Amino acid sequence: MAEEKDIGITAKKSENHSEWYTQVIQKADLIEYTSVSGCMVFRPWAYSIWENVKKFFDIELKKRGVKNAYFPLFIPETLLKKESQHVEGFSPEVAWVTHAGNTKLNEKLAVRPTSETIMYESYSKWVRSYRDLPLLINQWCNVVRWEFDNPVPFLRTREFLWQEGHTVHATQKSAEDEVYDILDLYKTVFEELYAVPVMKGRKSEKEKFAGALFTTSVETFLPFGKAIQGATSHCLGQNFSKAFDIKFLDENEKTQYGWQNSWGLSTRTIGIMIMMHGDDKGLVLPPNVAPLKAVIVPIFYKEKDKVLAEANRIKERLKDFDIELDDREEYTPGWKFNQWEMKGVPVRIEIGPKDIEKQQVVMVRRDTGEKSIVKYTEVKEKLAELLDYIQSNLFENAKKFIEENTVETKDWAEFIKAIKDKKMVYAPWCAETECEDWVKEKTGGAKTLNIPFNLPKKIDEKCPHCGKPAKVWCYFARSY
Ligand code: 87F
Repeated sequence: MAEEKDIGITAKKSENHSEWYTQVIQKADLIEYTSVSGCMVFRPWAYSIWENVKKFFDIELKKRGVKNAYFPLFIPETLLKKESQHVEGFSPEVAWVTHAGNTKLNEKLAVRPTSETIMYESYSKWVRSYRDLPLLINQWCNVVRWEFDNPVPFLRTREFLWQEGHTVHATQKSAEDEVYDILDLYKTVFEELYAVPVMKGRKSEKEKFAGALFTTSVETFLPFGKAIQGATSHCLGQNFSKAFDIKFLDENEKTQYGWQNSWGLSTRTIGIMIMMHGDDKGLVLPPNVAPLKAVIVPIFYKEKDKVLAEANRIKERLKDFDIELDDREEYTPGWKFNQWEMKGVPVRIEIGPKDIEKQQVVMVRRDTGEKSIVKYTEVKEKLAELLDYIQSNLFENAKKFIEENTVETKDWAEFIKAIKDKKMVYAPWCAETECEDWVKEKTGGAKTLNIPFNLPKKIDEKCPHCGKPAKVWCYFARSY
């Protein structure tokens, strides 16, 4: 058996965050590296977080009338390049299948990096009349983007899992309403499941998806001084419907092009959650995504049978929750405490001979370490209450962190200093790409994140970088 010191997390989150992250994802049994760089195993502990998110999101989509489907993994070259504008910047990342055995294929096939083209080829056959609209389809799948930057598990990998929604509407209004509705849903996933506060907004012209009319996103700011895009919802307008001939006869028998959207949320969200909430002991899981809500650790140096019997009774009382009783005999209770802390289980329930005498257990919160003594008769209510507290405490802490690390300024010197100090900046901006490029260069990489929707009607400020009248307020930061 390895020694305890080798098993725990040895790097400090605040000192060496990349080493800390690498240790957490492996020691908490989330990720296994493989011989293919950038392609990693999602172990059951990670996959089951994704399943929880999927379950929630899938139910929400079905409420909205969105249906799941599955389109092929391989996209012929001519099809992928049909709406060339959208792949242009991405083409170095496309992985290709060129051979079957030793036989060269007539046309090479892209491994899907995103499914617009393959889906819209079918859509053009399915959309005929306004009665076929809206066409609301989602798929859960893997995608491949052969990145050359350093892979970061969950955040930047060559293969990842996501959902991609692709819809066609009869009117621009119907399409736009959906873009914002899905963005709200993404915000809910982040805030209510992952306990990660996000900012909703619109991407700049430079940062939007090239194939879109406009792109909206949710963004957050992580403890290592970098922002990250959480998910995107695009209004594609008629760009793709014109390229793929997705037309319908409206109520007046007039031919019109469809109004399209696409939106996606990926397993990157898991990495964001890990970085936001993890601590020096390892992973800290928000109860709403945790595979296990609590683990019962029996303390049976003596009276083993009796302790186990009582522990099982407690487990039975808590059968409505995802609970595990860790009755392994080859590990000490102390070892188990450390391991479950590393894996981020929200609550630990201890029960030993002394507790049994008093008909009580000890509940320990993963987020604060706080202990409560709980009577047998109250375990159900108390656990539910603790899980609620943990969920909201994680959210509040993250919110506080983001607020404390956001600098609102109209002043360029302050702007530069804030970026240098690894903060996020909220500033007025002229909204011009040239200025955005300039900011990136002068600050050593700060990019625009997004532009909030509910800005004041009239903006009197000047752009701190170029002095022109500001058109918007925008978030800026270095980002992943
Ligand atoms: C990489 C290679 C080829 C991103 C790519 O955001 C094409 C692309 O089109 C590409 N990387 N994109 C943009 C994806 C847009 C959009 N697709 C549906 C989403 C959400 C889900």
